Amino acid sequence: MLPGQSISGDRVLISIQSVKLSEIRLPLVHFFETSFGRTYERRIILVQLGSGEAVGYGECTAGEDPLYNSETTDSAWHILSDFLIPRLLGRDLESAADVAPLFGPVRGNRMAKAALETAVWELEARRKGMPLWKHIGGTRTEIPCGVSIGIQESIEKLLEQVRREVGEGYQRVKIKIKPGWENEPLRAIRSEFPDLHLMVDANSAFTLNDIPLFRRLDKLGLMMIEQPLAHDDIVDHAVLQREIATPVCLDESIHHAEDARKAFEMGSCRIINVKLGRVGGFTEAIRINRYCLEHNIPIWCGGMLESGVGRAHNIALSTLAGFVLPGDVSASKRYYARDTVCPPVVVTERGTILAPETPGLGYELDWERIAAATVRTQQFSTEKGKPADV
Ligand code: OSB
Ligand code: MG
Repeated sequence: MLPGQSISGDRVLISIQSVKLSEIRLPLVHFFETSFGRTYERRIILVQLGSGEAVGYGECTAGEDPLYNSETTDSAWHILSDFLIPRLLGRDLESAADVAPLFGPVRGNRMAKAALETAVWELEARRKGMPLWKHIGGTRTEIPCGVSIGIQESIEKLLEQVRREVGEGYQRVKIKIKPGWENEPLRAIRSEFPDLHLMVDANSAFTLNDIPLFRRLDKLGLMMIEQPLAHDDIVDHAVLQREIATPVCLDESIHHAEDARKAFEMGSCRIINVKLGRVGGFTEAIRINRYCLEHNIPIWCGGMLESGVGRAHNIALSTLAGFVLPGDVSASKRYYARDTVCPPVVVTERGTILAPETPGLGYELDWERIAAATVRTQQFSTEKGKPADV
């Protein structure tokens, strides 16, 4: 038997004996602009778990600044090192599904939780010799892909970018909008691409006073409008959804399956964007998938400008049966000149990504790239840190 693995009855237990956090800095090939700001360089926390011979990798999707949600790279590092890692280290787990309840008493901080939780699922998949996507119950072997296009400096630049992505074969295009960058750029895209599967993401930049604008957008045949109103709202979104024909899709407002249920029951949205970080990891994402399948609600996998590790987790998530719409899971090269995995994530000319066949992530880590990008690391192990007394 491997160290870190023990048999209790016929249950295989996992016990995480070491955790390494690494902060890497990765410049984006082009800045990414949303209604809340511009990002030029990502500060990403990578998680490496050890349990006997087995390893597992995770990525924290918190942003550099608390503008998408309240978490940041630094707040996640703090929550991971002072609260979550001590709870996890040395504890016997029956399966990766035990991690989310273990973190339950810690409020919020779902991106920090997901960085560890997804890494335990990945470790478990490797130990079983299975691709992560099969291990979580995925069924799709090829996932439909869309792109998210940031706010551009001119309509001409936006059109160039849309032409490029359509040429690459992506199945739908989402553009970021903010007050003053909505109707005009969208009409320009529509006149050149009348049949394009097109949608928008406002990242909470509008209010109910903008209903006349949303009525105008209704005429553009958009697939959906993502998170038009406040980041913490599901009440006003229900009012807006009653006023417009275009489906509302919620992102920021949905933190777990219960939020999803309430939002659908209230009519706040017709579609959900699921992000592993925002919901705390695979366990909760799988719960949302199950609820939406039972209620015939379409969902899709969102993105947070992940490097290869997080991108591979998103690919796995997108293979679940409920993820019927193209997600924001796209090729590595759109964001990074050299990704943290090799080969990088690539998209077929059909605008799909093929689910990998090798165990775990299904991508090798590019250690040379990671080492060159690392600015700090911290190691934790069962010898140093005992499990928290909870
Ligand atoms: O709201 O979906 C969002 C990126 C950073 C923060 C929030 C969002 C996004 C994206 C990018 O839209 C999606 C991607 O990773 O390609
Ligand atoms: Mg969004």
